[in-house]
Parts: sequence; structure tokens; C-alpha cells
Amino acid sequence: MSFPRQFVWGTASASYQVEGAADRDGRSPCVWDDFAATPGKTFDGHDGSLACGSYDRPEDDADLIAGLGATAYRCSIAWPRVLPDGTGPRNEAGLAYYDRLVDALLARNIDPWVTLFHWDMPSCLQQRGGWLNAACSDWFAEYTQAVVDRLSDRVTHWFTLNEPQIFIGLGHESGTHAPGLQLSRRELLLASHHALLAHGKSVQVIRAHAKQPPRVGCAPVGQMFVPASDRPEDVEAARTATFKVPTENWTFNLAWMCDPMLRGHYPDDGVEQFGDDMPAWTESDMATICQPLDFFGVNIYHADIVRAGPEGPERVERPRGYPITMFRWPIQPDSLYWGPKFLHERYKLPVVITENGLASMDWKHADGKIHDLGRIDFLTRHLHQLRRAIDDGVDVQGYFHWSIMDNYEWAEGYALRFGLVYLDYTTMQRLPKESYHWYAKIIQSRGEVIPTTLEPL
Ligand code: GCO
Repeated sequence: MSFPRQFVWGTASASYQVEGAADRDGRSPCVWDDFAATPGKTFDGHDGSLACGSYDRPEDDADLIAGLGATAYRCSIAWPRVLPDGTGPRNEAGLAYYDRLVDALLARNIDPWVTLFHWDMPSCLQQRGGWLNAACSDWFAEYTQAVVDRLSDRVTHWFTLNEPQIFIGLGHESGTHAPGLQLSRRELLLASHHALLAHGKSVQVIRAHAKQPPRVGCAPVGQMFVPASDRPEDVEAARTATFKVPTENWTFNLAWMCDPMLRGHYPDDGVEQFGDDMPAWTESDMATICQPLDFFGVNIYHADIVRAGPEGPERVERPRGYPITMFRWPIQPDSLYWGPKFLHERYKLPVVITENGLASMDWKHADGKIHDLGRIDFLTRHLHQLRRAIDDGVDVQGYFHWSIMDNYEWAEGYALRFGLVYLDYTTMQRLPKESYHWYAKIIQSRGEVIPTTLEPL
């Protein structure tokens, strides 16, 4: 069975991961420039100063996306390129780049889906406390206004924050991402509350000032669970485990941040668990945070397995040798069945998969091509499951593959390759991989080329 005719086929990237030109045309430093400049923080000290050179190649990148037949491109805006001081004066050269990118996409009938925050917090705002400063939500609202004023005559799809779970969890708890902090639980809860307020204020600005009717979402990620079997008790165990706020690694929990955004309150189990560490939030905070959204964007890469046990959900260990990616993430295609199903049930919104993909071992083979058969199989299996979710009545409206091209994979630098297109970082040559052509066939056939039955992994 094919995907719906109006299904959105896309691919994705992010400003710091592809643009480069880190010190060009008025852009000021961001926390990732600072983090990568700190010895030992990123693989081989890699940073985004050059990245994929996309700042100088908007037309080339748009051609690549058009070559897929993709109808949408999820990209992000670099806050420090637009407001070099974090607030205040708008940088014309920075805004002009995004004009060029948006116009290049639209000229090829590709709809830009724009993420406002994909982790490049201006360093000057980090120096004022970043997400720990209560003013951060107002800083973000002002930045949103600058972007909406410039682009909303052409951009109609917006994401406020990319993965608050990650930039709070890895950036502020483990410290393995920028800004490299290791805060107390009380401070983490305060920073995530400020990020939620920033989300809400940003949605308000978009809805009040967009020049075209906007569709707005967020792009969270979180620990997900799939059932060990289709037995109702195992399915309920997976649903419970997905949304229960855990005592450890709670920052990667979906409900902790998504419930305030969409249900207007923090999950009770978390509030009880966190006790006095909870920020002194008010009902008006929640009214600001809980703004109507048009879709539930979500990044899904994998999931863990649970079954119903005597004491509640029990994790099921995978057998030795179970397939994993170069990031050592397990291949779990039914995460794209159960994830959309559980999320659609809970948040009652259409679901859009805003990131899904893998890091695989890609290099130029002897014939000069990149035979990334793993990505082809990954795409096939995950889209097969996503179509199953649609067939079972889940309102899934789109899929954005991460990523259009190999790019700066944060602390892993350029060591991991997620792209449909291979990047030769010496020449900046873009070389479509075998998976690029397969994804183009999937899009062209609206999924018909995906077999109805697949051999199990
Ligand atoms: C994320 C980010 C992307 C990553 C991708 C692979 O989800 O972490 O949105 O920027 O590059 O997910 O890790």
C-alpha cells in the first residue's frame, strides 16, 4: 500500500552542522564554536567553522534536495547569524543568506520547514546564563520575531526548538554537548522550564506576526520503548515505559517536556519525584508554554524493548550481535510504528517524523560510488513500519530523513556520516550515495517500491 498522496517527503539538516562560514558576514560565535575549541571536547577537535560549506552553496544544496523529488526541507536558522548580539540589532547579511536559501528551495517547489533553535545559542547570551537566565525566553521571542519578520512571507512551517531533551540533557547534565555544563537537578529543571517558556513565547510570536498562515510544531526526541510482542500487556508496558518519567536520565523523557507543551502541566510522576527541586512555576507559565500546535514533530532513531513483568515493564535485552549503527544505536524499525502510534494517542495531533536515519560506514568504493546498502535497508524497514502505522489509522503526515548530506555530527565531528549524499570535506564535493537514489525512487512511487513483506533483521 502506498503512502497518502499529500504525504510530505523531506530531508533535514541544521545550520551549525552544514553552513560553515562561522566567522563570515557578521555572525558571532555560538556555544558550539566555544565547546569545539575546548581541547578534548569533540572528535579530533572538529568544529563547524567549515562544515559542508552550505553557506556558499544554497543553490547546490537545493538542487540535491530537488533531485530526490523531496517536497520539503527541514533546515535551521543560526541565531548568532541573525542577532550577533543575541538580542537587538539584526544582521542584514545573515538574514540575506536565509533569503537566498528559502528562495532557492521555493524556486524548486521545495517547502522550507524552518527550525528556529537547533543548538547554536549565541555565546554572548551563554555568558549571561543562557537557558538558566529567566530572560532567555524573551531573548528567544525577540529572535523569533526577527526571523518571522523576514521569512514568514515565504515560510509557513515552523519548529521552535530541536530536541530540548538533548540540549538540556547532554549540554547541561552530562556536559558532553555544548555548553558542556554539569548542573544540579534543580538547575536542570529550571533551565528546561525556561526552554519551555521560550517555546511557548516563540509560538505566540509566530502566530501573531507570521505573514502567511503558519503551521507550528516542535521537534522533540526521547527514550522510546516497543513491546516484545503484540500481546496487549506488552503493548501497555511499552506505552507506560515510554511516558513514565524515570528517576535516571529523566531529561531524555518525552512526557516531561511534551506534556507541558500539549497538556498544560508537568507529568505528576515527575513532579512528585522531583519535589523541592521543581522550579517555582506558575499557572500563567503553563498557559504560556501550552500553545496550540498544528502537528507533533518528533525525531525517532531507535527504541528499546520491554515486556510486561510482575513489577511492571521489564527491559528485554537484545541477543549478542544484534545489528547496530556506527553510533552503536540498535536498528529498531518498529520504533516508527509504535512511536507514532503512542504519540498520536497521547497528544491527539498529526505526527511528522522530523528526523530518522543512521550513521553508517561510508566511503568511496573502488568503482567511485558509495554503496551504502545499510542505509537502503534502514530506510526500507523504517518506512515499511511507518506505512503500517498509517494503515492502522495513525495520522502520520510526513517523514524527513536525517540527513540530506554527511555533516558535523556534534561531539563526533565528521567521523560519523548520516547523509544520503557523501561529503568529500577536502573538496566539498557532494556525491549522492546509493541510498539517495533509492529514497528518490521511494518518493517517486509514494512508497510502492517498498516490499510488503520483509525478512526479519
Ligand atoms: C539530533 C540532532 C541532529 C543529529 C542527528 C544524529 O537529533 O541529535 O537533531 O542534529 O545530528 O540526530 O545524531
